[in-house]
Amino acid sequence: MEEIRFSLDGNTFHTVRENQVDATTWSNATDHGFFVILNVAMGGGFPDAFGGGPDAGTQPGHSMLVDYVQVLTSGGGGTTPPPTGNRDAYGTIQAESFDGQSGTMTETTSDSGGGQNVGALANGDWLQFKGVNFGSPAARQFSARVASGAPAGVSGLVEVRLDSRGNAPIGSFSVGNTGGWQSWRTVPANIASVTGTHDVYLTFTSGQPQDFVNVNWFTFGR
Ligand SMILES: [Ca+2]
Repeated sequence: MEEIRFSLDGNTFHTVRENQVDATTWSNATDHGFFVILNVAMGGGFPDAFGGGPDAGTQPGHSMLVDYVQVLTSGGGGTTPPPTGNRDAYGTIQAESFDGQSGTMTETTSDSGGGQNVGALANGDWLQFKGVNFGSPAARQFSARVASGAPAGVSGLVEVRLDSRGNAPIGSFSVGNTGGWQSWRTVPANIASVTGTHDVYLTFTSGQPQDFVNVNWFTFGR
């Protein structure tokens, strides 16, 4: 059963459940991407609903200050759960099987193989994959399945870091528009040699604030 919960400061004040509407209405409301709209409205029933007005204190032309907008993904919701044991660096690591993340979302992919991809990746976002076993001899290659519908002039780096997001990347590649958010290509990169088992972070860095890449999966090579 899916549901949409509306919360303020962590307290849910309204819930709409899948079985409260017909299937088409629910699908139309939920089975697609979303936009966050921040709207300053004045007039209509607003001032009156809070004690009367408009009066002299009801002034147009003011701005709204937004500290930040954050999109979070929690467990469930169709993402692939992380494996219980170590991950094989040379197998296909699904992006949506992350152990931790910031700033990302998951969505159905139309790439070959189906499943989901991680999207809405922009500067400062990251994904964590615990326990990736590189073994020996060392891995020296990284490749990721990516797509981008970024606007002209918007690009960024897909970076690989080991064990801490504060460590320097061991490799990266640059990506810009690939022809659309579901136009997939496999992009390779060289990495500094790595052996043993590590937590892998994919970090996303851009000089522009816009989303610049989706990731379906990644893998390493020797
Ligand atoms: Ca995937």
